[in-house]
Amino acid sequence: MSLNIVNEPWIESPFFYQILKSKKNKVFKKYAIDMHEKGYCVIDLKLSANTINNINKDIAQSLNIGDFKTNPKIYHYNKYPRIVEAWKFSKNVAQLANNIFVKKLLNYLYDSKPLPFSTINFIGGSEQPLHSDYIHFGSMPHKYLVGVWVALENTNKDNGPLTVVPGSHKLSLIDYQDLKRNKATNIKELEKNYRVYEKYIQNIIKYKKLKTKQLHIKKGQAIIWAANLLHGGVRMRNYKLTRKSQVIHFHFSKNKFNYNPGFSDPKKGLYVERKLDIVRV
Ligand SMILES: O=C(O)CCC(=O)C(=O)O
Ligand SMILES: [Fe+2]
Repeated sequence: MSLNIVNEPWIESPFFYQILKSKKNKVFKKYAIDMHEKGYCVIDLKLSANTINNINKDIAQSLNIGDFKTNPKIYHYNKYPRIVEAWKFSKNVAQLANNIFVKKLLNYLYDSKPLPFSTINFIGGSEQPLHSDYIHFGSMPHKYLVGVWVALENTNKDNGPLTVVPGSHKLSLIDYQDLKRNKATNIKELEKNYRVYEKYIQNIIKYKKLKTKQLHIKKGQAIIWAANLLHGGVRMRNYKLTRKSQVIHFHFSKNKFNYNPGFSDPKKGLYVERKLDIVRV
């Protein structure tokens, strides 16, 4: 009998170590253990200087001509833009979102084909408060979502590195209705709900005395975080610095559907489905 009869990623399963024994790939084992225990892992993508420079050039150029799309204002915490879907004008961004090593590893970790569907490019730190991406991107079955955050220059304590709450992926999944909020029908209502959510996360961290950990990863390294891992951007201590990076979110081919929790009410069975705009090269 298969141990993982529940429809959940095996890296999140209570039978994790038993299932791990049956996995043939030994190279990826350490990443699976990190994902299970801590909810994230750090990998080295061995990107060439050229690959990185080309992405940084494409982003700089789009900023120069002012031709780019961003996340809604409610998710901006400083003057730096969060440039979304740059893969539509930059082949280099698209290629990084389809990195072979990342896709192989995600396939192993989720037993399903990974589908890159959202990219954000940053030139400065986001300073975004701690959150789980599952409040932004829901899947059915649950938790088939990861973020892959790639450093396109070294990060350090001063340029707003990424911070995580190790182990927080094991906290229960929450939606806006758990926070007694009505389903938002427009961005203004969503903003109110999201601010309540951010406060709730702050409180839970305080109450449970959870520890944050800054990850000072180097250019060409990446962080993979599990669906419900709390993460955010550290305050920039020096606004003269930049923090070039690219994040790619993935859902998986086994998902029956994906949804936008911002405008959904799962408890009433009301889902706003997200049709994936998969990153093509
Ligand atoms: O880059 C950051 O500081 C945070 C980005 C993030 O949380 C995300 O894209 O999901
Ligand atoms: Fe995030």
